Amino acid sequence: MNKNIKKINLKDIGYNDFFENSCVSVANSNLSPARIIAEHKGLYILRNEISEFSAKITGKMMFTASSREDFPAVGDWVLIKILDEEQAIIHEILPRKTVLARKSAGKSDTQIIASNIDTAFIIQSPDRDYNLNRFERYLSLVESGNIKPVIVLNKTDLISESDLDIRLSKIKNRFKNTDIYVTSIVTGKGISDFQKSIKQGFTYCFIGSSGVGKSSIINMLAGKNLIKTGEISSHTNRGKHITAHRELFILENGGLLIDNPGMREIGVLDSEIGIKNVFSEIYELSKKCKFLDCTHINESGCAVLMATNSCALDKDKYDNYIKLLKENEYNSMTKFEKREKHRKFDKLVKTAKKQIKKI
Ligand SMILES: Nc1nc2c(ncn2[C@@H]2O[C@H](COP(=O)(O)OP(=O)(O)OP(=O)(O)O)[C@@H](O)[C@H]2O)c(=O)[nH]1
Ligand SMILES: [Mg+2]
Ligand SMILES: [Zn+2]
Repeated sequence: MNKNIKKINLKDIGYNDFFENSCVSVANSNLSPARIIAEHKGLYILRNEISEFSAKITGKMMFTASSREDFPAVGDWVLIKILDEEQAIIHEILPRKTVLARKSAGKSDTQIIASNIDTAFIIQSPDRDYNLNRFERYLSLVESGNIKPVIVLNKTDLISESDLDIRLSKIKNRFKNTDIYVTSIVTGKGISDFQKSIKQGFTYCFIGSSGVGKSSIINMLAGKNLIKTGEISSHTNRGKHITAHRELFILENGGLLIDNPGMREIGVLDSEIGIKNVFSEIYELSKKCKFLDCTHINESGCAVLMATNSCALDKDKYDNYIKLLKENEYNSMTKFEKREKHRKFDKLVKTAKKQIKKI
């Protein structure tokens, strides 16, 4: 663990009234706040104003946890008991201000990517699995977590100016209200504007497929090699994951950057609000549909279909909307099934208890 660290103010690592107010209600004065900056298989690295600690959660937290959301995630503010100069125990997770979460195909559990994030940089590069639907998918996740999304098109040194212009106009046409950064770590393009947008005490999360340059951009913003990145020469399009775990880095200018391993699957979950925000154009149009419960798939008098057919609405955007909506519905359904399962299990326990009493 890095012990040559400066004393800081909790505000410098994102602490604010939101978390302070949650702390006030905690009577136990032995506990103090700290932030989770990394996780390695159940072992957490924490930062408070004085130092870094390694920590585990209490047995009580472990046994009362009913899902992965009940475990700490990188970015969380937690209440800890300090054991010695290097170790602490996590007693409680303070309420999360924002949560970036996803669901993997076939799994009912929600995975928290990171929490208490202000802005998420959604990164793609032309040499990886580049496509606009993927941006839309990430945007839905980010928006549903109540986090500000920013689109980043990296590795622009690999394409011609005219190719860049075409891609940019397509992105702008599809995502009218989202900020876009155009970067290259080879030429340094866009990096100083990027740097200016990073503010002290704010938390930024980098997400995107493996190999798009998340860790490289963080290194460039930091002005030094904080993180290991892939080798340009050996990097093939299939690529292996270079970053293996999540970690929050504190920049000298005070920005808090969370690096993530590349994501293969980004199932949207409970993203109805996210989908609504990302596809606001479609929601506006749907107000003019003939039927209130229009599904915009085959109804007559559907304003969404009419706009798609006349090219007033991007056809790819429409297709992706229908796809994400279906996926969202499916995810909600499995959640319902999970609840049913819990209900049946509770009933089984009750019956068993009754039978034990009778004996
Ligand atoms: N040409 C070019 N290569 C880049 C650029 N940014 C990153 N790379 C290279 O792309 C490869 C992958 O970069 P990383 O920063 O490790 O990618 P990552 O998104 O962190 O990948 P994971 O950790 O696997 O998720 C490395 O070889 C980088 O040097 C860029 O702007 N232009
Ligand atoms: Mg990386
Ligand atoms: Zn309709």
